Amino acid sequence: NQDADRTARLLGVPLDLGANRRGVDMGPSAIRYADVAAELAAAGVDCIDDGDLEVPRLETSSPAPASGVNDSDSNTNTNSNSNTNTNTNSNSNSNSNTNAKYLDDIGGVTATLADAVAATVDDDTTPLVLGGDHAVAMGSMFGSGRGTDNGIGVIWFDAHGDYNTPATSPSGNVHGMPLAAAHGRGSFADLDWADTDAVSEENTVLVGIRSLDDEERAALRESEATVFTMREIDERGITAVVEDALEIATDGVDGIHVSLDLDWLDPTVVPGVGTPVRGGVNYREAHAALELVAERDREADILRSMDVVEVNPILDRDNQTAEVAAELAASAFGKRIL
Ligand code: HAR
Ligand code: MN
Ligand code: MN
Ligand code: MN
Repeated sequence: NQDADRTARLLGVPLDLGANRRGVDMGPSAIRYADVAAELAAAGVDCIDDGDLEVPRLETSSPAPASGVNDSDSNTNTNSNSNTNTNTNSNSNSNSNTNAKYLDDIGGVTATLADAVAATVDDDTTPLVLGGDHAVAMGSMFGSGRGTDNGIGVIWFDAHGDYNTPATSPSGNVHGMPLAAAHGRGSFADLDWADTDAVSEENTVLVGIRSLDDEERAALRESEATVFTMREIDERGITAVVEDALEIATDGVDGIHVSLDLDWLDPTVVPGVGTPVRGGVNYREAHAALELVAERDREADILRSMDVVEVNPILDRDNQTAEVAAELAASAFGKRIL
């Protein structure tokens, strides 16, 4: 055992309403089966498992908002299992939420999770949120930043920018929007469950990005967030990039949230993700990154909360993606080789 003085609280969120592939709702079970508790114990971390949040099932949910801000003429995809893009909503105004599937249900889950995360942080324990699709990160971030004087920074390890709004999303899938929600972009500014003060935009850093939609790219370029694409990792190496990310994310805030989308890694390492993109970081680069987070945390107590998301056991082989998720969480929480 190692010297960490940390207690982690596992919060499972079996949400798949934000994604277009079924199966990601089984992520929390798979990560527990991969023995995340033992991995954390090896990091010297005590682990309390709070079980799973109650989450609405896709079978009993409606993709259209119950009360859309503007539900007149736009796309309300009624085929919830469709993988095809039927969006015809490109000219809708920015107040429209009708192109964000299941947004009402997801908002309810977000509010519940945010309360749980805020209570955990208040209790001096560190939430480790087990997704679920990446929409769960909204609850993690809103809860983690609640009540802080200066807000929190975020490091977003992902292949994707997750910076669409309901008005720009090509898919309507909310897991492509959580970071835009945290920055209060588009119609997220009007939603009462979206806490637009929790996350500091200039302390937001995306790492390993390699897939952006056109409007999403434009929005990120004009935002105050820092984006390190795979190109920067190619040129400068993972450690230099993550050192910079930590510097930016922690500057002047009350700590950081680390959001780990497993599709950050190369699909050859993690087959169990719904939206794989070739050209991601390898196994050792991923560990190096999260070990640097832990190292900085030992120096300056920066890590407030973390989530691991987008593990899809249906698409996985021998639970290896869930195992990688558990191992990487342990690295972030202080597991060391020596
Ligand atoms: N950018 C695409 C969209 O918004 C796909 C993004 C979703 N995939 C994720 N998020 N797993 O990281 O639909
Ligand atoms: Mn993501
Ligand atoms: Mn992703
Ligand atoms: Mn602490």
